[in-house]
Amino acid sequence: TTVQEHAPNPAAGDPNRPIGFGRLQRKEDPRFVRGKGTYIDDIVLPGMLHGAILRAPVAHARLVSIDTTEALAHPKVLAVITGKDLQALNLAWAPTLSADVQAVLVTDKVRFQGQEVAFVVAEDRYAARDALELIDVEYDTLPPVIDARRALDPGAPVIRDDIEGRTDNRIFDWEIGDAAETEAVFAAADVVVAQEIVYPRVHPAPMETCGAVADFDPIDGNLTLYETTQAPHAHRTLYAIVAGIPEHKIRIVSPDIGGGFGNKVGIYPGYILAVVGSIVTGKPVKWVEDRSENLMSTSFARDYIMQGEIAATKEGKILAVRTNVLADHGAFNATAQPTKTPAGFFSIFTGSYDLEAAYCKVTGVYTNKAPGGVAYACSFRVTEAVYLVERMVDILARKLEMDPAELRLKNFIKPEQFPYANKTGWVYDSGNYEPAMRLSMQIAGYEDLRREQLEKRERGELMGIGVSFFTETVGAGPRKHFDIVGLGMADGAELRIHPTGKAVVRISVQSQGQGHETTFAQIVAEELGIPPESIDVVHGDTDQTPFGLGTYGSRSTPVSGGAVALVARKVREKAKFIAAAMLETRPEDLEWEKGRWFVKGDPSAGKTIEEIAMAAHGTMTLPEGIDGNLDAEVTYDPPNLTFPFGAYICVVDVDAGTGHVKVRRFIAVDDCGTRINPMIIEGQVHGGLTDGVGMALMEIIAFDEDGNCLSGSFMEYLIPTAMEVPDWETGFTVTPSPHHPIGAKGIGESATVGSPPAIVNAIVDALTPYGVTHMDMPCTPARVWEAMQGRARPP
Ligand code: MCN
Ligand code: CUN
Repeated sequence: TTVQEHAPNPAAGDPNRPIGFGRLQRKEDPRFVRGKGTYIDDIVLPGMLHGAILRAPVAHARLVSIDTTEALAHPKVLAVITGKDLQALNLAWAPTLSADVQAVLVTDKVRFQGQEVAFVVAEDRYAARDALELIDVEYDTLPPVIDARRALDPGAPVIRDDIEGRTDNRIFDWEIGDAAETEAVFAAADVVVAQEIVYPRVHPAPMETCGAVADFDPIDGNLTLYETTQAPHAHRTLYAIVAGIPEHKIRIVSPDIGGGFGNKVGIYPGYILAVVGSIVTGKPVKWVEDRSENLMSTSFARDYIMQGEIAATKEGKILAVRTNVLADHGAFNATAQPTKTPAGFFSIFTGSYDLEAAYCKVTGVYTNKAPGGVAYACSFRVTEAVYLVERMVDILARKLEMDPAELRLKNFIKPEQFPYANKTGWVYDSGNYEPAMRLSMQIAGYEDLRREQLEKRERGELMGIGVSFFTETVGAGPRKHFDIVGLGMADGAELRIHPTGKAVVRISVQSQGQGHETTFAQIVAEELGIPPESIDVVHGDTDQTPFGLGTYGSRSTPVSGGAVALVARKVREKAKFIAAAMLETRPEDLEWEKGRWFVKGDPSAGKTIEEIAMAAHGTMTLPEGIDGNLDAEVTYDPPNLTFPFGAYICVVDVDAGTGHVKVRRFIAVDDCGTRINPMIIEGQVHGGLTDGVGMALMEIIAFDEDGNCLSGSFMEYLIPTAMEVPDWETGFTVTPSPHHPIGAKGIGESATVGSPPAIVNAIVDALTPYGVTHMDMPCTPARVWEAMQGRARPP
């Protein structure tokens, strides 16, 4: 992979051996590369039993009866739990993260194929699976609602008849922006273009599927739950509320996680069933799903049908964007997102442009499909928003016969306009878009590429160049604006400096591969001058870490990273008072340089943080009000979100005979403010770009008209490998966040958000000679070929 860096990083020290920010090798990797990570399936407790879930074979059916006699007679089976059993415990339904309820096990009606029907607990995994086949279930099938466009038809089957008074499949209608103002701008505009844009249902498909090991101790009433979760603290509070187990008796441990990508935010029935299984049998119970269960029943992503409209002057000044969205949420509204934003952060569909007006309406509907929607590095549906606006801008460029890069450059929010209040209520904290766009064009050799394309077109070869520019909103968030089921979105951090100057920092967020054990140590190192290898990062265990909302929406660096910088500064301030006492001077006479306090004007009279730590724990008389340690804790409630951005250019070659698309080059220039670890950032970007190739070219969770999931294995749900992706070419600019303690913005989802429109824009660009102006993902060879024949097919 070629890496080109085109801007200095003002925050970096020695890039090869950094004390603070820089290209430090990952502290977690020695255990991962030796196969010594501890994933959920590596956890084995004495006497542990194994659970398996019986899943519904149909999408919509009334449950007539369940006979578990034969399964219970299996010599290795200890328990078979059905919806009826859960009803008796008042656990048949659990609240979702979106103020809905979801069936833990079916009691009345099956609502999607793969839904949880019964839970078997046996001595081993094989016996548990065998016993599933001994359960006899009778279903009375019902007509399903599969096409979201048909969900609100009069007479459509009502999926959620469990909710009192419900007569249709509408979940919510939500709007933002000024409809009248937007209409006025559209009415007066020279040019208006409209396009239906579908972002199909996809799945995060982490390498490790979801699982849990529940260990309930009936004597002291303690529940220890090992779980594949991105948000251990939020889960603990929810379990306390749902199951009535006192919160201090619950310990959630999130071990090493083999990829989350938003798939591991919610609480799945399997987790709850493992707990019930452990309570019922008095033994620890492990439940780990297989690949099909993961693809068919856990949180999917996207599934937005967007009617996009864009208005502009004939000179190419973009005036307004408007959209009407139909959002397929599946059978239960279980999207993991802040309570007050039913469409996540979709309202950032105004993009990186200075608009006069914007308006959107989103209608959420139930269908007979698995629940979810907010996952797969989406930054709370910024993916859908960016895809919409970046496709619309390209369609406009075609209409105006303008170069798509030029059109974007003409319409960017200008650096002096930041902080910029957009038309849907966001205040972009900072941005400097033109240099990023120009840098990506320079790396790409944009003019040369356009020349090459012209030459090739004359020879009948199909080459396309796609541009996208995105702004994300990540780091939820100010607690007064954002909560998840009532829990404000802030994060705690605790820092302890041992007498010998070694440190441990405890954080509330949870890494699933992002390298937090390295980067959070680097933040402390940068603030205190202790080398990162002397700092341990503890995460993923509610008994060991302060409360906080967890990792998703690329919020770890914006929120928890801020907390860690501030807790280190608190320790630094405390160290100043102790140093002053040691040096027999006043604190205000001291000056800080990385790692030590010294007397102003006399650099030789100073004390290192290690010396101060030892003194703090020693016999010295400490200053008034200072206690005998060098520890601190904070909770950080950020004043705003952070707004990373990027400029992406994709080059594709399309085979005119087969419709096969080859992504030949991909240039990604990202700006995530201050860069803590450039190597980790590049890893995040490479992964996200690969996601983008997957979604643009091959990934889709599809259903037939009966609601059978057609994408239940990696034979049908294709994910890209090293063979399908090019050598990524990355660059960066640095526009620090003005409000974040170290100026950092999130990066974990940027490339997944920004790359699909660049790839699709490139494919549509390649197909210009065929008159194609839009096609929906995934751009498989068959679909590209059909588009070339003038027959675009809906997904
Ligand atoms: N970082 C940095 N400098 C910055 C910003 C970030 O060095 N200016 C580093 C961070 O310190 C962290 C990593 O980059 O080590 C990602 O940071 P951040 O952007 O804060 O994102 P999170 O840590 O909150 O990770 C969540 C994000 C999400 S929401 C999804 S989805 C996704 C993603 O991360 N899931 C992932 N990347 C993933 N990468 C892996 N390997 N596995 C997943 O499941
Ligand atoms: Cu939207 S996927 Mo990440 O926020 O865990």
